[in-house]
Amino acid sequence: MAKLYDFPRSSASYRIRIACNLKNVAYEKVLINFRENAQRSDAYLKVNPSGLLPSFEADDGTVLSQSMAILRYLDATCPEPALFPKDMEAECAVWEMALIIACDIHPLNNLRVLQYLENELGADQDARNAWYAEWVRLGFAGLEERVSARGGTYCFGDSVTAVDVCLVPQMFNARRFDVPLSAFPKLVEVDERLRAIDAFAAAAP
Ligand SMILES: N[C@@H](CCC(=O)N[C@@H](CS)C(=O)NCC(=O)O)C(=O)O
Repeated sequence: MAKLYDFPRSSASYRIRIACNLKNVAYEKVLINFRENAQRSDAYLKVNPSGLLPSFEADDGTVLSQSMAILRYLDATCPEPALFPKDMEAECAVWEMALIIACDIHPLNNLRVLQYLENELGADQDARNAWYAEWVRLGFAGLEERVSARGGTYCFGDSVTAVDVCLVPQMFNARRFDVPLSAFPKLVEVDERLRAIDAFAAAAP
């Protein structure tokens, strides 16, 4: 059976939990406990030398890290429901929107960055939270515009795509860090709709 190296609060892993649920991909969870720094253990570094979650081991032994690469792999190996549209322009638009979260927001706010701010640069909790909120605010502002332009029932049109799979975990994190969301009504509306879908609800931390 496939394996997902996972921790409930890892939002990049949350993306893969959602995708596997949507596609009915069965997998075994291997818990990598952030509280014990298990992502930096020798055993896990053999799976992913970058020391980050998630990693996914497919039935055939293929091992991948980087959640967006895993999403693309799952879409190729279990095509239904498709998370990336077949039409090239539409597919690129989905990548563009999903990468606002995966490249412009999430990496600036992951655990090791927040720990560096606190432990090496002496940022207190208020400074750390202000940092967190700033990158969410800027990323979500651009995404809100795009969802307003191209969204329908979901972030891009009327089918669930990779953008939605990235949005829900990022919204969860934003709420966890008390980031104000009133400037992003479209994202709030779509997130609420998505969280009502079983595959999303069952993947929540
Ligand atoms: N770009 C990577 C990001 C991976 C990442 O930052 N994972 C976080 C959890 S969401 C992590 O493992 N953090 C552990 C740490 O920072 O020590 C992806 O999409 O998979």
